[in-house]
Amino acid sequence: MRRAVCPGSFDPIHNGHLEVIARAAGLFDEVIVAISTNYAKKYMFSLEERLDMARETLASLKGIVVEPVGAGLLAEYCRHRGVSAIVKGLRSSSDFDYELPMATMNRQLSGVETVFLPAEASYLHLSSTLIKEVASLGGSVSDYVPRSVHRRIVAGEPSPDQ
Ligand code: COD
Repeated sequence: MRRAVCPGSFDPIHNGHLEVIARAAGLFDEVIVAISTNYAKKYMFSLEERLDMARETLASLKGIVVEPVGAGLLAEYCRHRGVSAIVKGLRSSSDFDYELPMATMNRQLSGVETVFLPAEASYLHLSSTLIKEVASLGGSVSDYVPRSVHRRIVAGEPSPDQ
């Protein structure tokens, strides 16, 4: 079985993530969506919420498993879970510059390859950070996230004049 991992914070998961995960599912027998927790990072959503949102929105796709991944090395996790490829979406040359050293390091550490999928043109500008900023300032992000994620963002945000 060819198993890949799509790692990320997914805080929250958005349409750009979903599009890359769906394409990865077409290339591999199983895709693990591995949701990371970095204790130095401040998240909008708890790990449980991020897992729930990913599971809700990916439920209809076959061959996808959503699970948490600890703060340790991704290369070690890949070895432990029998993962042969890390799939990453690339939005820009700066994504590439950031990702390339990690891809090389992960291959040297555990032999795992990184497969880069170019982001869909209409989602090139999307990041969880930008979505949270727009939502916190009262802008609509409904075109960029699944409905269940949108509901949680709206429920969690104070109104912009507070
Ligand atoms: N379109 C397509 N793909 C996108 C888009 C978009 N609009 N936005 C994001 N993506 C992809 C990117 O490939 C990104 O990597 C992935 O989705 C997840 O995005 P985020 O923002 O949720 O994830 P990050 O950047 O917070 O996650 C970083 C990781 C957890 C993947 C990374 O830090 C990591 O690999 N950590 C493991 C620790 C480790 O092993 N460190 C040593 C590395 S050598």
